[in-house]
Amino acid sequence: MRDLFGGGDIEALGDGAAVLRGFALREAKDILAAVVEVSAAAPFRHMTTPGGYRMSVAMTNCGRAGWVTDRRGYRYACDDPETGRAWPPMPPSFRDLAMRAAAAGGFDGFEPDSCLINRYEPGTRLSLHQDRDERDYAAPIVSVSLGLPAVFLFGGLQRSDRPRRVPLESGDVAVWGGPARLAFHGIMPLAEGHDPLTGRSRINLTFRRAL
Ligand code: MD3
Ligand code: FE
Repeated sequence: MRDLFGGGDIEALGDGAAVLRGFALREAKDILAAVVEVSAAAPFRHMTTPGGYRMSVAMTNCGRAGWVTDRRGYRYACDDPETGRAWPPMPPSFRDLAMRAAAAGGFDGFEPDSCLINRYEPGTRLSLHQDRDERDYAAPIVSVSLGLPAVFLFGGLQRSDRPRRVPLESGDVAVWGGPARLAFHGIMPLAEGHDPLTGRSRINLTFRRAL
């Protein structure tokens, strides 16, 4: 583990993409407590892809809009299809963290309206994809990794571009925008392990301007 008050180092991954190592370490415990609150109102669930596959990543959302998938397609929705109610509001501390990280990554004025919360367990993976369900690709995406480490696959603008492998640890925050906004990316199957804060899981928060 990195020291609690460390962070500060920025790893550029090429044009428009950067990893802020340890940026969320100090806040990790509070963020996870807020995730427990969110998931009490909007439980984690395994959604179905348009092709009929069950996603191995368990997901929920907070904020005005939440990312959902079912047989009808991928989209953002203001109501949780499981409960029929609005997604829980985005905690002000989440919004604040996302805005500070975006600014540190070179994107001032980021105003996220959506926070997708992904939960991985050992063996869970996310295959290579682009994030293209948002209305405006000018806004960056900010992602916060907590708990078990993962290997992030960072590809190019074509699916066939060979992805780089970027290790992500608890507290790392990544910012993707500009030329990297439509890069293909994914997560390798999570390795077995135990994290003091999350146990046998990895939690990823992805902040977006969706609507
Ligand atoms: C690079 N989540 O929810 S976050 C996703 O760790 C998603 O749960 C992964 O990909 C996770 O869609 C990766 C990092 C990320 C998010 C969006 C990107 C990287 C990105 C968009 C463009 C390029
Ligand atoms: Fe993605």
